[in-house]
Amino acid sequence: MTKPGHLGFILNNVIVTGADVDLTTHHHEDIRVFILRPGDLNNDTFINSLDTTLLLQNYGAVTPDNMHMDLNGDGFINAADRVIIQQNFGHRPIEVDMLDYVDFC
Ligand SMILES: [Ca+2]
Ligand SMILES: [Ca+2]
Repeated sequence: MTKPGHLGFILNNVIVTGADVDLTTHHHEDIRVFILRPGDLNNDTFINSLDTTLLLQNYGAVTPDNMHMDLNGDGFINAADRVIIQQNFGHRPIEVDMLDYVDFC
């Protein structure tokens, strides 16, 4: 699961059958709610100084090429976006193993 400018959310060991998969009805909240943490501007699965540098190089108005860097959606790449990167600095994607959520009766 991905979104431009955000870390992904990785689900491991999902068993796919012929039926639809609707994780929003799963009884474990960790599975129902996906958080895509903003700030991975260069899409290397890590929020770090490279993302801060990229943000500073693109400070100003949003263009079609850098719109994923406007993390708060205010139309500008600015200090507010830098704060978001600082809040998420050092994070990597959330990874969930579905085998950890199997209930054995
Ligand atoms: Ca990054
Ligand atoms: Ca912004």
